[in-house]
Amino acid sequence: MLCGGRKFPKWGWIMTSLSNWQVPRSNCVTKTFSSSSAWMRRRTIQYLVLLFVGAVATHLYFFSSDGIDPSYIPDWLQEDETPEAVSKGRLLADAPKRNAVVAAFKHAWSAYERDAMGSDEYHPISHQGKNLSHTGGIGYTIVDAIDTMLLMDLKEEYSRAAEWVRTSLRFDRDGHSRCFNTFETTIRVLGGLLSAHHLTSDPMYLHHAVDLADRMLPAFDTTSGLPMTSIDLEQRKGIADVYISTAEATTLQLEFRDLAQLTGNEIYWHKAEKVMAVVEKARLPSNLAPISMSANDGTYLLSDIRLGSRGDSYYEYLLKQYLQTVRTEPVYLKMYEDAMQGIHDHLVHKTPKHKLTYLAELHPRGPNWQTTWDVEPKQDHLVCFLAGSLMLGATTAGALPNTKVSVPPQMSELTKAGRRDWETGVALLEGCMATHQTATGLSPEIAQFRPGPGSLPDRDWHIKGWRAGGSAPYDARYMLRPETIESLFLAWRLTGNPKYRAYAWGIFQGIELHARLPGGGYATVLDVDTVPTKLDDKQETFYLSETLKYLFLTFADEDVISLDEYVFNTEAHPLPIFRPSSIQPLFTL
Ligand code: DMJ
Repeated sequence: MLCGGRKFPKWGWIMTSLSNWQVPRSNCVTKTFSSSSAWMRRRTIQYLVLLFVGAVATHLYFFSSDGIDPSYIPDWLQEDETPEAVSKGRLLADAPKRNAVVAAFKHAWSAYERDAMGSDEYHPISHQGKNLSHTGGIGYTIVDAIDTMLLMDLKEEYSRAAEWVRTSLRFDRDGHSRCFNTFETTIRVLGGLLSAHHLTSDPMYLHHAVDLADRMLPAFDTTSGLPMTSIDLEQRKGIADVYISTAEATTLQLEFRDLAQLTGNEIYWHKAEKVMAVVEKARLPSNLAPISMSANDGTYLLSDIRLGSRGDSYYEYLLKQYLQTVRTEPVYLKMYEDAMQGIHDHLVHKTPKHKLTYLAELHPRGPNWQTTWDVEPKQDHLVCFLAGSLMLGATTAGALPNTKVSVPPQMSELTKAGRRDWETGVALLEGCMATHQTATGLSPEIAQFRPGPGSLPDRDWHIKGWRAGGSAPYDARYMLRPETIESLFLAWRLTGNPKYRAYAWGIFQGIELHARLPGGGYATVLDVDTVPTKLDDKQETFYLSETLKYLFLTFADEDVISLDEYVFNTEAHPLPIFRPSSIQPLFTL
């Protein structure tokens, strides 16, 4: 049964009801009715009901006081449909919902396989694939998706994907016109190969991982040790640039360290580790990381501070590096704790009306570090990863010594900082869920946390530039991103509270209703606040590797990828936690 939580976005439910009405309508015409007057009668009743539901929906949409009704639960989510979630302290699978997610993955994958097998990127509306190089793909989509297939036990899909890797994957690709992004190639392809290797023990994946990493190593040949933004894989040459984004430089470490542990080749470890030493040396008094660094001298460039794009995974990997090596490297604990203090000192805010927790951005006003910083209440969807990360950090880095933290954690098991982080993580997740109070139940790419033009009544956040009937601003899109779902997965595992599953199911329904293409695949929603939705011709690879994987894991048994045994890289590729054996870490306190 579904316990106390009972949360679901009202708008998502309304759309579900409307859409459920439409399906039988078309079927009826051909299949059900023998007499035309009976058909007319039924049809009239259906239209009246639709009209009524539409009127109620419109009323709620425009006149409701809070957009989300936290106590509402639709009929189809009632007791009998939701199996026991927790038994004897173990989190159990919810098989029907888990299987619905698997079906969604098949819908996304089979369209890609039909239209674009082997291509790096997929455009599901035009039924086309595209590569990042003119001479062929590097497995961006396929390798990114393999471990999701393995976890979902999709044997046939897996065997075709593995066959493609066996016969067609090559990294000696022409990088002259379109070189490869060091960070994206690492998190998607190297991360995907490593997790596929861990899950199958097939040496083929490790062989490819070594080939790829060797081609990428020259990216680290800079005076500072920070990696170059781009790499020519064919020529094995980094492409120099004056700056690099902080998140990109500091989100390679889990992958290169894992490869070092697997191969015993310490060069992978030390190249990635050097980056962390450079970043630590550049540390600011606030312990926050501006989003740009100089590739030459490894200092921060005067730039925005935010947990969204180009900042996000720096903070994520501080914690995860600490966890990856069984908490044996206190240097990352210290960096993580200091960064979380900085976040609480400068970035965590609440809206005045509903007290929604969000993270603001800081923009430097003047030309040098002595400047003042403008605080902007603007939050990327990307920031929502932090909610789950804070909760995970609270129960690990923030646990009292020699304490096994309970599920859900008792506050007496956590340090003061752990309690603070837990509370902020829980509140931030609610704030992220509030950005799902939209016409689609999906959240926008960027939310401004103050009421503004175009915001629904009583919604104390808005989408910049949005107006009814106007063209959709960039901020209004939903690109099938995973961050809120990732946090819901972690919240579920760390609490066993079914409300997090209900939230995740609500988002999944929004995706099914508004981003799914009937002919196969899913696409970016251009405006989360307008239905019916218009779609952009892109199915991001992280939809297969992250969004659907985290949804699947939310409804799977807790033994499927235990948090005690794995850390997820930032693209949701699970890598095992290990004690460094043959490698001696050089970056220490
Ligand atoms: C993913 O590619 C990674 O999670 C990255 O760190 C930032 N976010 C995208 C998906 O939104």
